[in-house]
Amino acid sequence: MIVTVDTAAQKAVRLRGDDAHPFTNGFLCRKVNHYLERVYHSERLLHPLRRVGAKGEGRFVRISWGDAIDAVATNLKQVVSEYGPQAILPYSYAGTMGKIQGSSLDRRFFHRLGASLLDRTICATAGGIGCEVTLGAGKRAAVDPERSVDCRYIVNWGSNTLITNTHFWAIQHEARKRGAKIVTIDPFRSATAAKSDWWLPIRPGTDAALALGVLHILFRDGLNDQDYLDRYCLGGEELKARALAEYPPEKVAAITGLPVADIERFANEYGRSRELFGGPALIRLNYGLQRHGGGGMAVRTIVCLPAVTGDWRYSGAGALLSTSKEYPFDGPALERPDLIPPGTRTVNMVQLAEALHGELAGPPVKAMIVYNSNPAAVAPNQSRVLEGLKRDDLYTVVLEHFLTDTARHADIVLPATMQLEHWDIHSSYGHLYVQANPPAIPPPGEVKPNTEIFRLLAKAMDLEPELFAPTDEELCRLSMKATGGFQGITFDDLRDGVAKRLNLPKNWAPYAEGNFGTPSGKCHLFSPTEQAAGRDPLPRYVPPHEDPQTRPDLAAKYPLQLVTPPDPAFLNSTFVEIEHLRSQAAEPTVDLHPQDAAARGVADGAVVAVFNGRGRFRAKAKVGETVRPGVVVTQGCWWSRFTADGLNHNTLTSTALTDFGGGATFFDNLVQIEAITG
Ligand SMILES: Nc1nc2c(c(=O)[nH]1)N[C@H]1C(S)=C(S)[C@@H](COP(=O)(O)OP(=O)(O)OC[C@H]3O[C@@H](n4cnc5c(=O)[nH]c(N)nc54)[C@H](O)[C@@H]3O)O[C@H]1N2
Ligand SMILES: Nc1nc2c(c(=O)[nH]1)N[C@H]1C(S)=C(S)[C@@H](COP(=O)(O)OP(=O)(O)OC[C@H]3O[C@@H](n4cnc5c(=O)[nH]c(N)nc54)[C@H](O)[C@@H]3O)O[C@H]1N2
Ligand SMILES: [Mo]
Repeated sequence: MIVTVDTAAQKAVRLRGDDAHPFTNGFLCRKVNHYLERVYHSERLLHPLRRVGAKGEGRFVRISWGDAIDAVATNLKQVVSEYGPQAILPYSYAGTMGKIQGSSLDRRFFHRLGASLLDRTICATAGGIGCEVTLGAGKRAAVDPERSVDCRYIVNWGSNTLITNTHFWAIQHEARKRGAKIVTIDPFRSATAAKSDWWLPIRPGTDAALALGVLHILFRDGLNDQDYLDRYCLGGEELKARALAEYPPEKVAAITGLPVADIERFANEYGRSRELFGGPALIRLNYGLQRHGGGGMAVRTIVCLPAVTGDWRYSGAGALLSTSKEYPFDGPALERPDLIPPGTRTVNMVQLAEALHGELAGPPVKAMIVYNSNPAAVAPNQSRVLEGLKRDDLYTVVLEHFLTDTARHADIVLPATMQLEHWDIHSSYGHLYVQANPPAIPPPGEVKPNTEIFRLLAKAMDLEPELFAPTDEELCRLSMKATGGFQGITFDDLRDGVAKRLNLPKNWAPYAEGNFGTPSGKCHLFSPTEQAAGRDPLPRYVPPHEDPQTRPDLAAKYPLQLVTPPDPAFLNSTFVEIEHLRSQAAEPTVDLHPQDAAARGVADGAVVAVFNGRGRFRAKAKVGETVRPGVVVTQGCWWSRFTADGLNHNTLTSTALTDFGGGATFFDNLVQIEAITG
C-alpha cells in the first residue's frame, strides 16, 4: 500500500496499491482499497474502555491507560493465585498477520506467565499437515505464482481465487489470454466458478474421492510420468493399486455427485495438459476443501497429483496451497517458547465453546485475552461461544479497533493500532516477497500497538523487563535469520517498505528434482510415517462428519449440506464495520437450488430459517442454480448487530475437528431450511 500523508495535519489522505510491487501490481482488493475508511471510522476505538453494562450489551465508559492496565493486572494476578496461570487463555489469530504485532511480545507474555497455550488451528492446519504427510516436514504445496502464467490448465480447487486471492486471479487471467483453460471445483458457483471455463459442482467434502478417481484414470490410461515416479516418489505402485482397485469413476461419481463423463474428461485434460493445451497444469488448492472432516486427507491426496503427472518439473506448475514456509522467520527468537513451563496444556482454538464451558482437560478458563481475533463471530458453534463469553466469572480483555461482537463482551477493551500506525514485517502465503511495514501516520487518540500493550501488561505483572525491552524495530530485525530465502536480505533493505523477493532461483520449482522434506527426500505417495502411527499409509476418501451418505440418521432431520464461506465484501468478520461494504453484502442470504426451494415452498427473496441441532438463524433465500441440489451456501461472517437474530452462520457450524491438524470444519454441516411465514 502506498499511503499519501498530509504531513501538516499528520493525516493519511490517500491509499492505493503499489505499482512497483511485482505481484500486487498497483491494485488492492475490494476491501483493503477502503482501508482509510477503517482508519478514520467514527466508531474506531480511541481510548481504553471499561464495561458498565451487561456482557454483550455494549455499554462502556472511557478510562485511562493507567487504570485499564491496573485493572487487568489485578484481575490476572487474582486468577493466577486462585486457579493457576493456565486458567488464563490467550486467543488470537489473523487480524494482522504481521510477525511483530501478530506473534512476538504477546507470546513472550503468555509463555512467561505460564498461561494455557493456544493451538491456532482455525484456518490452515488440516491442509498443513495434509501437505506434510505427502511432501515432508515443513513443506507445503508451493510454486512461484508469477511463473504460473506459463501454465495452460489451471484448477481452482476449493478456492474462490477471484475474491480471496485476487492478484493471483489476474495471473490466471493472463495465462488464459495465452491459451490456458481455467477449471473450478466448488459446490458453489462462486465468483471464480462463474468466470471459469468450466465449473465442476462437486458434493462438499468429497474432494479426496475425486482426486483418487483422477489418479485411477491417470494410471489406467498411462498418463503417469513414470520417470518422475521412479526417481522422486515412494509408493507409486501402492497408490496405483489402490486407485485402480478402489476408486473407479462410477464409484467416484456416486460419492462426488459429478457425472462419470466429467470425471473422465477432467482427468484426461489435466493429465494431458501439455499435449492438449501446450503447457503444464497447476492446481490452486485452497481452504474450501479443508474445512471438512476429511479435509486433511483431501489435501494429502490432491498434492499427490502433480507427482504422478510430473507437473512439479515446471516452474509455476504443480500445486499451490501456501508459500508461507519459504520465509525463514525466527519464530523462537520472537516468541521465546523456551519460557513455556513444562506440561502446560494446549487449547485448540476451534474448541472455544468447550473451553469456556469447562469441558476440556485442565483448569477452568477464568480469564481470556483476545487480540487480532473476533471469536464471537468467527468461531464455530457461535451460540455456545456467546453463552461462554457471557459467564459472570470470566474476565475478558480485548485488544481491538472496533467494538466487535467479542469486544462487547469484554470487561476491559484496549484500543490497538492499525497497519498504517505501527512497525511490522510481513511474509505472504500467496507470493514470494518479504516486506516491512513502516508506520505512515502516528496512532490516533490513545491507541497503542499490540506490542506496547503487552509491554505495559508485563510491567504491571512484574515480569522481567528485559524480555519486553526490544522496540518494534528491534523485533523486526531480530525476526530475520540470514538463512534460506532471507540470505542476502536484511531488515535494513526493507525499512523503506520496498518488497524484496526471497532469495530463490528465478525459475524456482521446488520439487522439480525431488527435494521433498521427507527423510528420503522423496514424495510420500505411500507414507511410512502414517503407517508407523497406525494410520492408513495411503490416501483414501474420508467422508465429512455430517454427510447424508454416511449419516442418514442426521440427514433425515437436516438433509441439506451447508457451506459457510466469507462474503466477498468482508474479510472473515473484518470490514463489516464499513457501511458501503456492508451494503454490498446487504444482508445474510442463503443460496439454494430451485428443487430444494420448491420442496419447501420457498420463493426467491423470501425470509427463511436455516437451522440444525446447534442453532437457527434467519436469512434471505436466493433461489437459483448457483448450488447443486442438496447443498446450501450462506456467506459471512456477519456481526450480531447487523443480523435479524443477533447470530451469524457460525451458530450452525460445529466444533468437530478435521482428520489431520485439529482444524475447523466450517463447511461440514447438515441443516434444514423452512419458510418463515408472517
Ligand atoms: N475477500 C476475502 N478474501 C480473503 C478472505 C476473506 O474473508 N475475504 N479470507 C482470507 C483467508 S483468512 C483465507 S484462509 C483465504 C481463504 O480462501 P479460499 O480458500 O478461497 O476461501 P473460501 O472462500 O473459504 O473457500 C473457497 C471455496 O471453497 C468452496 N468449498 C466449500 N466446501 C468445499 C468442498 O468440499 N470442496 C471444494 N472443492 N470446494 C469447497 C466454497 O464454496 C468457496 O467458494 O482467503 C483469504 N482472502
Ligand atoms: N463460518 C465460517 N467461519 C470462519 C471462516 C469461514 O470461512 N466460515 N473463516 C475462518 C478463517 S479462514 C479464519 S482465518 C478465521 C479468522 O478469524 P479472525 O482472525 O478472528 O479474523 P477476523 O474476523 O478478520 O477478526 C480479526 C480481528 O482482529 C482485529 N485486528 C486487526 N488488526 C489488529 C491489530 O493489529 N491489533 C489488534 N489488537 N486487533 C487487530 C480486527 O479489527 C478484527 O476484529 O475465521 C474463521 N471463521
Ligand atoms: Mo483463514
